[in-house]
Amino acid sequence: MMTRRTIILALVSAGLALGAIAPAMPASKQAVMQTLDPSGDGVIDLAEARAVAGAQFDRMDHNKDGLINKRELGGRVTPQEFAVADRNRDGKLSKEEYLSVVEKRFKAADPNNTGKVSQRELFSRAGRPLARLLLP
Ligand SMILES: [Ca+2]
Ligand SMILES: [Ca+2]
Ligand SMILES: [Ca+2]
Repeated sequence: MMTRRTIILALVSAGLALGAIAPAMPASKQAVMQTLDPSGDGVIDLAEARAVAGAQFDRMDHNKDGLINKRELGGRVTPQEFAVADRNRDGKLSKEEYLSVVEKRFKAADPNNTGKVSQRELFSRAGRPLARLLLP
């Protein structure tokens, strides 16, 4: 029978194991953080997220008309998000409309409301939708 103490020990060693795995994280995640976090403080603030997503927007906007359509978006945004973000209902997203999606996903990725998304938060379940908008 597992005693309370055994359970706690098991939890602690599981925690230690997780800690030990963390540095072996794929290099791409670290590279991502370096790109996303030019200030190097280990967290992404909204301004950094907007800057990266804005540059991403420019790359997606193949015909350079300042708008991206669903085809140019290539499934990065869900149809529901698209409908909400497309405030003027022209079937395209302007950069500001697109960044409203980024902002919503940023807030979802920051459940502790620090205004910053840590690496752990970014690659959590809640943070992955944001990561998808920021990754190349
Ligand atoms: Ca376009
Ligand atoms: Ca629009
Ligand atoms: Ca946070």
